[in-house]
Amino acid sequence: MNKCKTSREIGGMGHSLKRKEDIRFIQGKGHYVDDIKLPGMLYMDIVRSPYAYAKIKNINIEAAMKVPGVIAVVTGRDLEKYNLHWMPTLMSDTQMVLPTDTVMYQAQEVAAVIATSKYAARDGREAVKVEYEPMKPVIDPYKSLEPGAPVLRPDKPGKTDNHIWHWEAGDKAKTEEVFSKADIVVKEQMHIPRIHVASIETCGCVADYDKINNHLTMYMTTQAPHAIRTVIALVAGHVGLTEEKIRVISPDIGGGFGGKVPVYPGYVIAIAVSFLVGKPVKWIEDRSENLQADSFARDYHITAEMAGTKDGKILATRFKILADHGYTDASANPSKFPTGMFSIATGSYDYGTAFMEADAVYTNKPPGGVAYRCSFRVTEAVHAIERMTDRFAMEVGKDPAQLRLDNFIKKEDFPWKSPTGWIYDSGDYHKGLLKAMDAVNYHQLRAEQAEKRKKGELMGIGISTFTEIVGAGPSKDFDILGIKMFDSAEIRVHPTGKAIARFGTKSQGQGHETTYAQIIAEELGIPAENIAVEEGDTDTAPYGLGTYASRSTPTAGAAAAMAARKLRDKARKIAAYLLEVSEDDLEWEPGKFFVKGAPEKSKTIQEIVFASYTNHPQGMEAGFEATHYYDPPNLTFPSGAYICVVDVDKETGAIKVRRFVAIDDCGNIINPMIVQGQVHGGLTQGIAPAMYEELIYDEAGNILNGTFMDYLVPTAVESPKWETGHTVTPSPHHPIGAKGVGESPTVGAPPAIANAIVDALSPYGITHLDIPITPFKVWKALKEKGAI
Ligand code: MCN
Ligand code: CUM
Repeated sequence: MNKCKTSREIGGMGHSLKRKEDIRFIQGKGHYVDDIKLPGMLYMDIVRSPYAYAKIKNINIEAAMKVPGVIAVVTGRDLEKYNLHWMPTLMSDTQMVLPTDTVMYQAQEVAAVIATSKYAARDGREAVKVEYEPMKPVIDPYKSLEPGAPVLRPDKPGKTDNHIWHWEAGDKAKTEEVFSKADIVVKEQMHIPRIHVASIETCGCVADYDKINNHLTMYMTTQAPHAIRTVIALVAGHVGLTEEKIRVISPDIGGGFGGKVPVYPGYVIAIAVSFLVGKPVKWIEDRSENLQADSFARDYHITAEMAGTKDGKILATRFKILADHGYTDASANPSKFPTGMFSIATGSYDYGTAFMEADAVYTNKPPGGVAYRCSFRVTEAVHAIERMTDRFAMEVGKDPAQLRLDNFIKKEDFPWKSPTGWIYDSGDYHKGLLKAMDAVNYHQLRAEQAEKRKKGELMGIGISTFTEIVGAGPSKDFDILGIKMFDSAEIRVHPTGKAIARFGTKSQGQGHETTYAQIIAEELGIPAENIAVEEGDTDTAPYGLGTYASRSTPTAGAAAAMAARKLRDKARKIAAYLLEVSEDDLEWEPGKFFVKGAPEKSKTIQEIVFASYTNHPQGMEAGFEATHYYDPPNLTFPSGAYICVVDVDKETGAIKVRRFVAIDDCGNIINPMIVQGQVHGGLTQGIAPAMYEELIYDEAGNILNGTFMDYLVPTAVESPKWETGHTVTPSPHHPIGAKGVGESPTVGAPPAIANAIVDALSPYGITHLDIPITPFKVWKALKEKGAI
């Protein structure tokens, strides 16, 4: 008799398997773009603009060309000859690859130097002399909309102002009516500033064009290899580079966090140069270039209002956004959603009325919007609603935890339709918050706070009970540049019962090689250790839209389960044939089919797979492989209850995060250890914008903190001890009941921290502070209120 293994033994779902990929990472054997060295490879470096807005009068390359090793300097005029000086953004705006006459932000690419070594390329870069005629830039997005502001994009036919688009959701008239009749209306003006991810690995590529075979291999740091291949084909098809001639390979990635979704000019220039000279070209940006010029995140100015009753029932919310997109809208949102999933901003609360609108503007800053562990702008949405919920609680004089418990959507009310049209799949918000309150000992903390306040000491408790929306997305509403946002899995099982599984997503550190194998192990009974997982090569992986917006588990994870189930169905047929019984007489347990009532008569999955190659039923297709393209019926709605406790020093404004409890609900968990790791990392990227990170520009458009000397990325020193836990509310429509989790902590943490700090300062009449909340801001606010 074949003894069956347990789910734990085969590394199925719900077990903290150690990450398979870490064996190479911890030995320094990861293989990143910069590790790629090809024969004859050239190196590229980029000349960047010192001005935020200037006319290019002249580019003198003479001295640069004399630098030993420099073989070419490429300018916008050179690319213009091939119509490659502009490219589309993922939001269907247009972006310069290299400028022909005007630079639009400080650190913009101006020219590219190609040389035989990276040092020669850097020396060449220093020798390029660009003559500029500086102009007065538009930095403030409100000023950008004023009449008389210079029109930044005259390249756009008929454009007479800097307004990009207007968006709205919800019911304006009904919202106005509820607001006009409400007992209480609270209002705050908030800015969620521009920030930038700081992955350990910066962006880069090796473009390798093979003239003989008219074939491009593009090694690059991208979270979405297939989408990039399609974009390259669309842009370069006219010079003969059609999609089958392009192979995009995304090797190991040292952190993406959304910053590796966009198409940066450097990639395109490298391709163009490789195409023209027929040699591989490597471009790797340095740390400052990454921080100053790659896609930023956030930069939303929000006028936020909440209406409610005097006993604390939320009735309606109204949010008005001004979105600063820099000189082009290069955010990476699904086409129909220019503000991403911001319309989830009604939050976890049961009320039926909301209106939100956004206007986007051009300014002389780097392009982008979205990226930074953001779930397509859910960070901004959650910040707005969670700050306003606390603001409202403060106004009605109710405990913010109690106010939340009184307003939550109840677990029996799911699926729940939000005022902006989302169907929340499942949730149990009461359970999550009660668990967090219990973990932190909430009532005792409030008592302690009351004692401290009597002594004039500042202690604050902040809550954030957020609802996320991830898994973009159902094809009826979700596409990027027209490509529907399904995702895929292909499982191929070899005769000896070992498998390779390939995906359209791309891990940047999330542990997909482990967790996808666990899903397949659970469904198919093949041990996870015998399942190799491969992503990031467009020649081998099935088409998929990539990894961002915590979509891999909701889409490709589902595809893995569905493909495995197709194989299990086939296995059942083969087992019936081998055991000479009807399929209906068979029962499954992880790893084998056995005859009902006669468990000694069984076939393991390995025996079945072997038979599919050696002794398959006549008429049945041989082999053992399956592919599934999963088009999700809905998004998944993870949630969390976070509580932060801070002590604030009155004299200096110094803030100490004393405790931080995070209870997450991502449905059924594939790997608890990986989820915990995601939450730890995500929380650290939550404290970052809450207390430290912000890209600051002066009036001339100079970035004032473009290096790590001035842009403070939190390390272990700044991070508190994260206390994590979870509740499990499975997604009813996902094949394994899982929801995404990768961004929840970054989405949920900032308002918990901001709420805690504002709570600490509230005795002095402080109702709001914009993040990042620095000691100086705190000190200044206390000073203004006469507290010190
Ligand atoms: N997981 C699980 N059980 C669940 C949900 C998820 O075990 N119920 C596991 C998954 O199997 C996966 C990980 O948690 O290994 C994250 O899954 P998911 O939430 O589906 O998110 P993605 O895999 O799509 O990752 C994207 C998300 C995003 S958008 C950003 S930004 C971010 C993040 O992941 N960037 C990261 N986490 C990161 N972690 C690292 N180390 N590096 C990045 O660049
Ligand atoms: Cu918006 S950061 Mo993640 O979606 O790659």
